[in-house]
Amino acid sequence: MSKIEEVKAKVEAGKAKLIPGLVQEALDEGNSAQSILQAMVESMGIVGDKFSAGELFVPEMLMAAKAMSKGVEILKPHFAGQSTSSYGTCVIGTVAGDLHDIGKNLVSMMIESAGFDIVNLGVDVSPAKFLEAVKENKNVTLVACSGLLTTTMPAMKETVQTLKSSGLTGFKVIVGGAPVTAELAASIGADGFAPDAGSAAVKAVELVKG
Ligand code: B12
Repeated sequence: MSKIEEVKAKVEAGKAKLIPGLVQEALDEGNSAQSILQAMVESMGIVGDKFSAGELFVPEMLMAAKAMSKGVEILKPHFAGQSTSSYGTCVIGTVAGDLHDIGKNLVSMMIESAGFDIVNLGVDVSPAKFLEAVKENKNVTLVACSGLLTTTMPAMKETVQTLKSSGLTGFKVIVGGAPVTAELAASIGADGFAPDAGSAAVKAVELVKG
């Protein structure tokens, strides 16, 4: 089994303690940070499918998520600081009722490396809290909302509408997460959408540059 395959299997099995060492070994073997990240994302896909099939349950999903987060910590320096531009501040969070944060944190990491300062509000963020963060932080040029549950899409819509009807200007809103499509993003009034963390960073710069 290659090191990458081992990382993939151990994330799926939720072996959080083993992951930092294995990810480091995979890097030392010459694998790119991008390919290791991709393997871990695939593990989460498998975990999701097994959850849907009733083959595993919430605790196992949580352990896999913890394992992946440990791996991302090791990879983070390999994605950081590629840009010298400054595009202002991005406020990011997972919408109300939703506790999924791995994708949001990856998007945050990539947007930061594209040249934004980040204010990460965490998970289960109410529309009012997003709005407060736009008011309280300097030079907010982008608000990024993540949502992984179909049941929290109404909260995403409410967040976008709260921001857009606030009278505040100077920032764009980007949305994403597994159930979000370009059509849904447009229909709830968001300025942009991206399907993954890499394209989120590209889209973020595009939106802010205007
Ligand atoms: C790990 C996980 C959990 C963990 C989350 C831990 C954590 N710290 O995040 C825990 C155990 C807490 C959990 C709980 C639940 N979960 Co869950 N979970 C998952 C799982 C397996 C992986 C999610 C993940 O991290 N994926 C990897 C990341 C990298 O991908 P991503 O999040 O999609 O992010 C990428 C893109 O979407 C995009 N993106 C994400 N955010 C943003 C934001 C912006 C602005 C942009 C541009 C792009 C973008 O870029 C990211 C990186 O490339 C998914 C299955 C799956 N296939 O996604 C189910 C899944 C999302 N969960 C599901 C469910 C049902 C639940 C529960 C309701 C289960 C329950 N009965 O309690 C609860 C809900 C809790 C809550 N209120 O939020 C369902 C959702 C079904 C649906 N359609 O609504 C899924 C799809 C599993 C399934 N197949 O049924 N879950």
